[in-house]
Amino acid sequence: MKQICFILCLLFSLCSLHTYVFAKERTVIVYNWSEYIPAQVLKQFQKETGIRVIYSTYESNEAMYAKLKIVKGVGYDVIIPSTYFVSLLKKDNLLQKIDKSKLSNFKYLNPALLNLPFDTNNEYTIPYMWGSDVLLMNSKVVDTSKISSWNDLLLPEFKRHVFLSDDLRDTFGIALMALGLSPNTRNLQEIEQAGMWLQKLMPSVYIFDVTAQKQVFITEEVRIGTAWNGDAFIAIQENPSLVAIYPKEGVPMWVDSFAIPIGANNVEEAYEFINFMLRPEIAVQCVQEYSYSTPNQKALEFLPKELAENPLINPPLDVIKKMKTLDDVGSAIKDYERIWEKLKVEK
Ligand code: N2P
Repeated sequence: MKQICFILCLLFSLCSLHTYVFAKERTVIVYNWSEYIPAQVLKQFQKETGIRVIYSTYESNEAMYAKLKIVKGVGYDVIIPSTYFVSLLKKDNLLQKIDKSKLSNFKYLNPALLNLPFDTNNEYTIPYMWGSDVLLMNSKVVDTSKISSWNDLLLPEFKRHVFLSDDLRDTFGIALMALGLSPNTRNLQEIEQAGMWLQKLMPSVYIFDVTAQKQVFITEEVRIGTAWNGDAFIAIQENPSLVAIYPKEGVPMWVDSFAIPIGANNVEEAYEFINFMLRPEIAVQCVQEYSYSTPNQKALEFLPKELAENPLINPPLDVIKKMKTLDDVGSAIKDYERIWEKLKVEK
């Protein structure tokens, strides 16, 4: 009897040891734009769910897309592509369909930011944040009352004082809109015209970058330039001489959305993560930290008044009407890229 008891005990301990050693730790692998989800939010998710977040970042859609293609959509559970890149990822079969019944917080999203042309019915993506390009300038050295257009970047007094975003579609979008053209044109002549506009601007450009966006305005290394709305908002908080405007020709806008790559290994965890991010109080934290616009309608109700009423975070309707989403331009992207590379080499 003693012996049987001993064997049973041994078996029992071995079993629990097995569960202990081999119980798989739940993880979710998130690949996101840099400075886009507060560390505090990731920590809270981890604490509440026990799911470990493995987090890495990118600086451009192009970098994320190249990586996803190389790994064939395996190795990441959640990514956050912008508008037109959703179309590309879909075309390349790199995304999986989203089962919205697993996202109880989907109901908080603003219908105006759902069912957009890059993903009608939100079959593959769930909006996270949206925003646009703005013109940012320093009122100490720029007569802001005279500035109303993207074309003002070409004024001779800004020679060697301009910041230009190194984001191909944003910056081409700005050039095309400055010329009164569509930022989604596939017409070679129009793309070349925009290339010429940018070439004219090049001698004025002091910094051509994506990562340094807000910093060079805060430290007053540049006088005027392009900025994403969230960066512009933060820069103004840190240096109140800065002023942002929406140029009269309108501005390119984007919607950055959660998507699950085709080869994701932790799909259930990906859903838990996305659903957590859709909670209004979490969306509020994201806006408070990075100052982009939220598609979460409920979150807007909880946002402090000074944020909810700030035109950089919550643009007025007349500005929204003039915004243009950046859409997939098909094979014309090759023309954009060719001209872009040439501009950068000459710079
Ligand atoms: C935040 C990145 C903004 C994303 N650093 C622009 N689509």
